[in-house]
Amino acid sequence: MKYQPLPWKDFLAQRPAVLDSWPTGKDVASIDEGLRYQRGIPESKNFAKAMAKAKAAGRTLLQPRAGVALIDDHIRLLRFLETEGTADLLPTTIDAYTRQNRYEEAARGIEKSRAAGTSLLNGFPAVNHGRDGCRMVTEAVTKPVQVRHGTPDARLLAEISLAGGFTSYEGGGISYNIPYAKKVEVGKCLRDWQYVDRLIGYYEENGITINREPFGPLTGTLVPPFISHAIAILEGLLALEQGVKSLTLGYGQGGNVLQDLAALASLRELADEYFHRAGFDGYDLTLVFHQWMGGFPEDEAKAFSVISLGAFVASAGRVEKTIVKSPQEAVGIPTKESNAAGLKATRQVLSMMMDQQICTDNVVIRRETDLIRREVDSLMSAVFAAADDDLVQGIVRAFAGGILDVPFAPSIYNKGKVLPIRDNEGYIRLFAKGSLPLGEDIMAFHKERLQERSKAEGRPVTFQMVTDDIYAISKGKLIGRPK
Ligand code: 8ZB
Repeated sequence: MKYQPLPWKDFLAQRPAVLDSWPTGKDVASIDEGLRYQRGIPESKNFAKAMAKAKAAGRTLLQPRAGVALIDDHIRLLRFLETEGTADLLPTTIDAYTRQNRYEEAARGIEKSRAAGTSLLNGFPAVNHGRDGCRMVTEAVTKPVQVRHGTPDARLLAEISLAGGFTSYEGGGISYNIPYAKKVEVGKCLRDWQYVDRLIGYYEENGITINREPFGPLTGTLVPPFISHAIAILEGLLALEQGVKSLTLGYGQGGNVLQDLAALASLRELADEYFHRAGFDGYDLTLVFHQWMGGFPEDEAKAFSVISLGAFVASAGRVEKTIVKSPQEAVGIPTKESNAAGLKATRQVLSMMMDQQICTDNVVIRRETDLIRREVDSLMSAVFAAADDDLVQGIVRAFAGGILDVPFAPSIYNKGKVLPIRDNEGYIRLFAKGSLPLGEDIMAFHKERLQERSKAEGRPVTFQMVTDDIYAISKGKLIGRPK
């Protein structure tokens, strides 16, 4: 595999069209002005530094999701989450129009929100508010702030938000396409994200470290750890290739505690191995654990339990950061009070666990880490073999051939032939592997585990079981057993 950053002249050749795509683009024409502004941000508000400190101290930081249409309201919301909610890190969740580069509609959403006196967008339209609007937000709080979104073409958003004082940027060319978009070509999206990573690489070369976080959980629906791990590692390689140094890889809670702990341990190990083998070093790798991303119980007391179990795993798994859900998850975007309540519930568990060491070195976790390792290696070697030295090409071909396949994703470029299912202990296994290049020994293990469940439930393994599993947690159970 040959790794080489996007040539700077190619980056600059694209840049005028990116900045011209909305009027606020002209405010960030000088990258050096953005760099100067970033140099003035106190170290305590740099996301990469906060993650590195958490790693050194063995601490887990708390971060919510949050974003509303208007600058003042958004500032009030973030301040509430850092004071009342005790958030260590802050988000700015971007609205759905901006994620699809539909800035005209975002502009109308801003106007209507002003008229209505309440947010009529499902996030903060950072491109429309522009560089100075972003600076008002990042200057108004005391904690580092990250852009969280779901944007396949996130080039202009990156330009504006980085010049606007954000110090971390979520997403990636696979994780912000396949689970989010229907018709965005894999290669186009990967190239647009090379631009984003190259911009951050340029900031890095000039002394400003911006944290990068691929979106680990993908569709959040029964994704087997090896699939999200392979994609996280690939996006990590693509970011490192462009000069990114602060990298946070993510994993979404699956629900079986031992599988989740094995997934976290193996993600850290495998990522480091693949990065070193590719010739990268001098980067700072940290992990983020997402509390359950699937359907939540409507009952808030039950939702708090899902949140608290996630908090326990984050702590036992020793991740540097956890993304917190609210007890209103089943309803939609939480009120600020509910958002803070999720943070406080998580804080209570993290504090009680802080000085405890949970032994994760046992036979079952070793069995699972070993399995994940073999599965990830199978996918990665097939992607590399398809790459002809060009990783972007390898990933395009991998999706076309089903070597990479994300369960329940809307993209037409994703085969969608993989069916995950829980085994009799709630581990996420494979019912159908589609075209994933997994060996017979691996598939035999999956099959054996599913047979066990089939026997226990007295019913065959069918698609009905998959559906039952998808809704189980929202109905109060981990495994979708028959009534
Ligand atoms: C893929 C992420 C989905 C999660 C939350 C959803 C869900 C989306 C906002 C938000 C607070 C927002 N989410 N937009 N939470 N404020 N503007 O992201 O509820 O949990």
